[in-house]
Amino acid sequence: MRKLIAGNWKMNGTAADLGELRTLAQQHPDPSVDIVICGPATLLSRMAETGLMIGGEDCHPAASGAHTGDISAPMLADAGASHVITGHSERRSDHGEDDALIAAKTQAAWAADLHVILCIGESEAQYRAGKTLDVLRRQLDHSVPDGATAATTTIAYEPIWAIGTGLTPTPQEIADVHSALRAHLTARFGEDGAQMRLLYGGSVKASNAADIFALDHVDGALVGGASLKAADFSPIITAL
Ligand code: G2H
Repeated sequence: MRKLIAGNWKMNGTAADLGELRTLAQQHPDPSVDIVICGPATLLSRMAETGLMIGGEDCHPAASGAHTGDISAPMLADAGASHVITGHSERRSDHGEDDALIAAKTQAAWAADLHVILCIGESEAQYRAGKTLDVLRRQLDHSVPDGATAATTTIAYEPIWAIGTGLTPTPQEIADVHSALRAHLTARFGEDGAQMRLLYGGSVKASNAADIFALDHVDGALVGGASLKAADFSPIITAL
């Protein structure tokens, strides 16, 4: 499985920012890793015109229906997306999403042939209480549906306390968590669990990317703030 670097633009971006993606596409015409930019639904079809792989940031568990303001997985695919994020901590906290809903969204995304980047992560209080692995294993068990494969699913470990804060766990902490996640996924999904990509996310930037990517069982990154500008994102891609 190729390594994966994914940007997450969150609630950022207008047409004026599409030039950043055109620059990125020119800088990485034949990448040795998968590059995906997950962006706001309003921009997806125009983002896809850059030739980069594009993803949604969320999807509804239903394919269509009376759900004002929501976007379905088939609609994302129709706009040119090949990927979608589910379970991001900002969705879990801002919209009260629980593991069961995230599992349903993930299944809806698979049904639309979207590759899912499924996020898990512990809070600062859980981290300080030494509960990190308990929390992550529970999230994996309840938000990753049966039938997940390495071809359809990527897991992103994003400690909530590291998101947008500039704080990151130590390399040893990331290595220990990713090793535990790998063991847990392999026990449940066999060879697919052994091959499933594990991304790290949370304040990844050019200055820390190489150290993080050197760790065992780190197969790429989910990058928020540093994915908005080609000048910031390009060196992170090169470091992978
Ligand atoms: C974590 C990450 C991207 P940032 O949310 O998903 O954002 O890199 O800004 O911490």
